Amino acid sequence: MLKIGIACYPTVGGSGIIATELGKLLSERGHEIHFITSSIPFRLEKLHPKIYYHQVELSHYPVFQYPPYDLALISKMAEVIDREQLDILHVHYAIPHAICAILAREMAQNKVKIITTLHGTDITVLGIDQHFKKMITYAIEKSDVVTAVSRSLMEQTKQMLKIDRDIAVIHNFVNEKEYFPKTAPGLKRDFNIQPDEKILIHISNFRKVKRVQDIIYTFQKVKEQVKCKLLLVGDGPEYTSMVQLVHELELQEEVLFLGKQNNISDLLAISDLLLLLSEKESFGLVILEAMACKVPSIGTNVGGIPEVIAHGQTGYIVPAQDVEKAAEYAIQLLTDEKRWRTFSENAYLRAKKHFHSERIVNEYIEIYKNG
Ligand code: GMT
Repeated sequence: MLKIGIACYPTVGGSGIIATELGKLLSERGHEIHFITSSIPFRLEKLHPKIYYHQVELSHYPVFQYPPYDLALISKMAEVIDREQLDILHVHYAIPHAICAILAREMAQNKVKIITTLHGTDITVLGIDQHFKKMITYAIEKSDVVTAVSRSLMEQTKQMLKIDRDIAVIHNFVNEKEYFPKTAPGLKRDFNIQPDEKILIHISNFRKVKRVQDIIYTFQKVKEQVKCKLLLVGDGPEYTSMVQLVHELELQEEVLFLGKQNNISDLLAISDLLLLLSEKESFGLVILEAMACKVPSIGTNVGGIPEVIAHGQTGYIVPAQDVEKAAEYAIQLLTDEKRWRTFSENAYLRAKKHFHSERIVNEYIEIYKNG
């Protein structure tokens, strides 16, 4: 049995989801898990006897202009490493978690192994920033093991940060108890969607890199030939301008903004096609969530997306910003029932074969023990 500390962003987001689900699955295998985060990770809804939560508390001492979160995290990490005698501290996202873990290891008495998992924007966005570049490189070099969620992210990290050391690729996974092909009777009707209307869905945090406008433009073309609706799920910086765009294009009857939602698998149960047309994407966890629910996807030819979608089998890959092509493929798939069924089945089988949680958790355990 290993004692494993996990640090991650606890709010909605792919890296937090992976960290939390990994902790849950490791605990089911008998390992003791210690989350070190600012609030309870949002997927840790139930009581788990072998999971402990250590809250990073902010100090509001009057001379601090801003409460120093990173320092509080370092001291909490060092405290938990020693008190709980951790074997492993697995941190998700380089800034600030990896760098904090390195400093906590220096402070602690107990010998602990630091595993850093890179998730994407910590490298592809922050890695470009000169302020952070040196710090991220340092954290990667000083970690005992570094993993990346796709081959593309591993290669990009090495190239951008000029790093020679090994970075293991461990793909993402989904919790199959939550994401599986299910029915959601009545849900389509609740959204006022006709039984014969197809549903396209996009789920993201509405950051610029997600290019939600391309989703809307693609939908505008698709709906000329297919009776359909678009569900936009999530919230973020681009939300307001996307609402505006939908109004300008007079699509407000057909595009439904659902905001942040917890029951993504229910929404996938009524969806026919997932769109993720990002300009940067290290993996695209929502594609895998869709696949596990038998929903085919169209994604862009960026980052790790082509490692997830098998072009022409589980969905299609299009060049970034090519809404014509995305619409053409969407129409092809949504108007050919036989092809859609094959893609839907293929998506499910691919998720099971390549990204099954059991396989991915084994890969992490192997790294904890022998990496
Ligand atoms: O996509 C985001 O903006 C959120 C971000 C995060 O850190 O939660 O997602 C990143 O990590 C996910 C889990 O590994 C990946 O599935 C996403 O592709 C990745 N996002 C980007 O690279 C933009």
